[in-house]
Amino acid sequence: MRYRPTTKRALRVVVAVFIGSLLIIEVFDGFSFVRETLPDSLRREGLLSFLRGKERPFCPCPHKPPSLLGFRDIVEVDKPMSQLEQELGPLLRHGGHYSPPDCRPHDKTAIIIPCRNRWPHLRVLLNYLVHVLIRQQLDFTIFVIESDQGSTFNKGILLNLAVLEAMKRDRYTCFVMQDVDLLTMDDRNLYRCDQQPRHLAAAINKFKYTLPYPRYSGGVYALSLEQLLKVNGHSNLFFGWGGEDDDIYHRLYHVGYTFTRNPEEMAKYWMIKHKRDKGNERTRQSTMLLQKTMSEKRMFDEGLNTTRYHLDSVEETPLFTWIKATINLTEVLQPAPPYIKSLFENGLQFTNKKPRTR
Ligand code: UDH
Ligand code: MN
Repeated sequence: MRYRPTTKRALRVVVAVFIGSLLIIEVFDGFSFVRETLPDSLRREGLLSFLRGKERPFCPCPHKPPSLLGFRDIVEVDKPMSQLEQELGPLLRHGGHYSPPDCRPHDKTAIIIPCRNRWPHLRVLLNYLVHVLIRQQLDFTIFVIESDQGSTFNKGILLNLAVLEAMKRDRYTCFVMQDVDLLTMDDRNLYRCDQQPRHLAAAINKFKYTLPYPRYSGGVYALSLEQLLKVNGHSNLFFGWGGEDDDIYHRLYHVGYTFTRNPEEMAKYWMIKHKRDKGNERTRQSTMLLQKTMSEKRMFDEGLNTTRYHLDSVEETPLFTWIKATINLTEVLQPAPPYIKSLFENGLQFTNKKPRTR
């Protein structure tokens, strides 16, 4: 059967509410409520066309997107950002937004990419990923989350703050956590959320295209808003390399979820070769957190509900929404209960020991 897109135009209803000094604007566009910052929308569309509403596709997107290419070998191409903006910018809306013109995707997806001092990787990734996500017919926004240079890298906090900041901007229902150096080799491996958490980067070249250990579920994975909220997001406490991915695995497992994956041949990823970064050394605390203060015990004591950060800026560039934040160890620990604070009494302790993953 041929898939025939239809579109409908609906009059928009705008509901504005003041809470304290905060103006919250909900726009009903005939299909669903969307949160808008009114001045932005007006600037984009003009008053009349804003009130008249946009043409929005009516049919749900097909289960199998029609334009997928399947497996492709990766050639790492690093183009200057200005060239990428010229080539990919016309495909996206400013801020790195896209929605398919001919169908309505099930989810509004935030692609979350932590990135500090890895700009060449980001350029290579964007050059691939934007096309893949478009072929997969997703409604997506690309968020790049950068932390300050002074703090020890903490991927868990960056992922949490990205979720919090994304939700301030729109009603995202699906979050894909994407390492900056992992290129999907097969667009049949859909960046979609499901009833269960999805592990996408299941077969990485660095690990000879298999899982490095059976419970590994890091690198690239998709969690629905519901799944994230049920486990209070990621831990904020894994400073330095590793651990936050094993921790969220345990959180999810504890509330009854298991990661699902595509078969190996469809879940291949290419990791751009790199050395370990400065400022991302392993800490003894990460090992202790996984062993002593088990993930399931900590889950509701710390996570999305206790994420502390300074938001330095949020900037919409042609290809992504760029969030910069500063992380401070003392402030991160401030809401933590005593059994956690005591692990950090003498500051971060760096180690070369391989962490155990339970
Ligand atoms: N990252 C940065 N800057 C840094 C450090 C990390 O942007 O200085 C981000 C980046 O998105 C990167 C990700 O964090 O891709 C992960 O860091 P990594 O690339 O150094 O990690 P690695 O390649 O992959 O070692 C981890 C796979 C096995 C982990 C098993 C532990 N549970
Ligand atoms: Mn890597």
